[in-house]
Amino acid sequence: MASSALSRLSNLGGHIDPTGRENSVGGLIKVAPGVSEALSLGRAVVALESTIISHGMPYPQNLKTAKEVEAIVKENGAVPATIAILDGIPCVGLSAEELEKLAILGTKAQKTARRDVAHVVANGGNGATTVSATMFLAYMVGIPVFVTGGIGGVHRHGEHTMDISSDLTELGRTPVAVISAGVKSILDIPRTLEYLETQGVCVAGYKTNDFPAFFTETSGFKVPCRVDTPEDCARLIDANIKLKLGSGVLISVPIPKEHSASGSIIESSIQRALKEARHRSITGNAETPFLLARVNELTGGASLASNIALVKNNALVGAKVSVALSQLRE
Ligand code: PSU
Ligand code: MN
Repeated sequence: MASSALSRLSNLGGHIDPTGRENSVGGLIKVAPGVSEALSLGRAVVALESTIISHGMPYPQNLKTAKEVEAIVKENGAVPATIAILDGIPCVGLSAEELEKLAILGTKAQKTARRDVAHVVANGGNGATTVSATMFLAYMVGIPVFVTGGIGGVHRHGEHTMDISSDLTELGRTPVAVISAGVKSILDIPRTLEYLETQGVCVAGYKTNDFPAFFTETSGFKVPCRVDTPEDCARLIDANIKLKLGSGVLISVPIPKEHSASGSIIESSIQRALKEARHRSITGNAETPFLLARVNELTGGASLASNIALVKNNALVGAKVSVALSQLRE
């Protein structure tokens, strides 16, 4: 079934992607017509991940948020391309029906990081792509800008468990710019920053010198570089591509002030959820979804509201960055 699904795929049409390569994925990845057209014309496109829809938020808020995020991207002049694997086919840009299917599937969709991509495709499965898998697929079709909420990182006690999100190694090996609100304090933030340095990832703060901690504007740790406008971001991304560094750029955008007030309440819930995860021996790729859901329960939904607000803000910034980049590369 999976192989016939693959053979039914339409061809991409071999456009030159913004990284200057001839697109070589012909037939393996389904690119939505609007996305394909924008890419071939050099117009702004913003990639969006799907684990945040399936595992990051409950239904129906997940569907509502996904639609609103796509609308924000459009209103700001870019084409949204939500990425997921449906019936074994990697899809870049989802129709309204496809988005709804994924939102309803929720955690029945497989959380798909880079290591899982081939398996989900080979089995004709439904995969919600994490930051690592989404970056990979975005790069394959030539999308240089990708928006998410928060990325994975080095887990607390990661020096013993070696639980380090593949998002970090993907940032080290794939030249895509990821716009996020930093990383959650469910993770070990200083070690995450160290690991990003080891991987050669350019970490920039958007209008800040501090690395944000998702629900709060600052983690207490500094970023190595600062950008203040979408044009600054575009120049940084353009230089990273032209130099063929091969690694990604992480642009960290602090949560808007009006939504960061509840940060300390959320922080105490994070501490409790972390203890529970340890007590119940929840580890590996189940840990992040457990912590996200539990923190949301413990905060009575406050963390979900903040999460939605910051994702939308990231989409706004990402769309502007993508437009600035396409103008720069005209
Ligand atoms: N952090 C969040 N929200 C999320 C995720 C992380 O605040 O939805 C998701 C992203 O898809 C990210 C993935 O790529 O979890 C990381 O999972 P892991 O820690 O298992 O690598
Ligand atoms: Mn992990």
